[in-house]
Amino acid sequence: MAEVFAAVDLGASSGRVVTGRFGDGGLELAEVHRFPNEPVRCRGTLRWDIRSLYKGLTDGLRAAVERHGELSGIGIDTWAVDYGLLDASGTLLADPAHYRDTRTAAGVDRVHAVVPPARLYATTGIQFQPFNTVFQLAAEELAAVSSVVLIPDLLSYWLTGELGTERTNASTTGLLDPRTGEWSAELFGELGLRQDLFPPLRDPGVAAGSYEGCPVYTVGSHDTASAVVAVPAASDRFAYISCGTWSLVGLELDEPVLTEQARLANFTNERGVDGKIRFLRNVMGLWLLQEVQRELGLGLGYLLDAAARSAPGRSVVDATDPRFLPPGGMAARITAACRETGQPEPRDPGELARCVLDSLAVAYREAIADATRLSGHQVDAIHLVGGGARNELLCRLTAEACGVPVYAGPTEATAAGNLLVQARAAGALDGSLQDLRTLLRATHPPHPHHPE
Ligand code: LFR
Repeated sequence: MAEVFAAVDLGASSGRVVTGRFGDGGLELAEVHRFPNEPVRCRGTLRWDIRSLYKGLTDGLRAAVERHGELSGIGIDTWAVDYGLLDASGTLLADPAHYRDTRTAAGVDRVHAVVPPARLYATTGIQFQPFNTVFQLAAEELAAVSSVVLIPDLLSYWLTGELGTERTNASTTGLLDPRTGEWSAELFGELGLRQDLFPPLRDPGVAAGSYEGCPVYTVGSHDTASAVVAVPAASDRFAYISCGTWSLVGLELDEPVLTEQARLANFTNERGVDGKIRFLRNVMGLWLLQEVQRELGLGLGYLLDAAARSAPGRSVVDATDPRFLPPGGMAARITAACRETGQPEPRDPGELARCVLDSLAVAYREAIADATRLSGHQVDAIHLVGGGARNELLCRLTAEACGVPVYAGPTEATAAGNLLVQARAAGALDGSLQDLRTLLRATHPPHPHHPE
């Protein structure tokens, strides 16, 4: 009999509940609910409206039950690094701060004064990002705090009453040892952080309690970990671009690469499902385009058409530059970056959007070239998954820039990866990651873009 699971997938701009029906026809996906994610600024700090997200989640689960009758499981994934702080009674002390808030700068200096960047990297393998949990916590008042709970684990706690810290997301804190998958006791000691602030670690794909009689499972609760599960690759010689608000570009490896060269290239070794390593670099991604759209009040279709008609390669900015991290004033920041590097400034929205797309394609090429050089892993296909797979121009420019075929889709890779891991945990499927990918590929074959 077909079994139906529900994936809760929260992204930076919207959340969705997607059901996956595993039956004779393979995997059938259906989006049953979508809701906006609108961060709010409170007394100067940008915060996630976590209760409204929780309401979207529970509304979505209700919609899933109405559509399918009974669910065999629920799994939650969200963006990484952010957390809620609980007091001893389990009460959330404040809405979780948003990683794009600039309050973390002081934390970066505090951590680096105790553990210099090179040692931090050798210990955790996590690339420097000013918003890594370790830096956020260093800027936090923790005296009244009993637990630090990562966002997907917090939502799972509210559903089930059970606390835990899922490992793929735990790796993004910058406090986990990538060799063992356990907390780095040494780092906690040096930073004067209590290790028991974090609830016990748990792997993706284990029971995490129940909600209204339905089992809840851990999944790759870091959205990127779930997206990488759902890369429909035919062999292991692939690179991936998980392309949504961010573009996460890299490789799946068996062992971390902790060399000084990898640190200088700002590559991260995040933990994947089945103990894999996600060796990748963060590229700003569609955020650049979303902000331009918001600022100019233009639709995506209009901008992309105008970009397609604009001259290629006129100016290219560094799409990994943290200057593009905070919201607001994006067009001016892109224009300034062109000016500072002696390139022509975009003169209209089409040229601005073209500059973004060309810059992303170049950043993807560089990330994949660096990843293969640093790891020795060879690549003959690039899989571009997530919402960006709908963007034909971006896929074509990426194939041309990289000189390697780009296979686009599925667009709902994150939800699909979440569902595959739950279904395997529940015993509805079995097999390796490659088996899960083969199953997905059969129902969701990616769309090829060959370089000219
Ligand atoms: C993507 C993502 C990235 C992470 C960033 C911040 O949604 O999870 O992997 O670096 O958001 O959490």
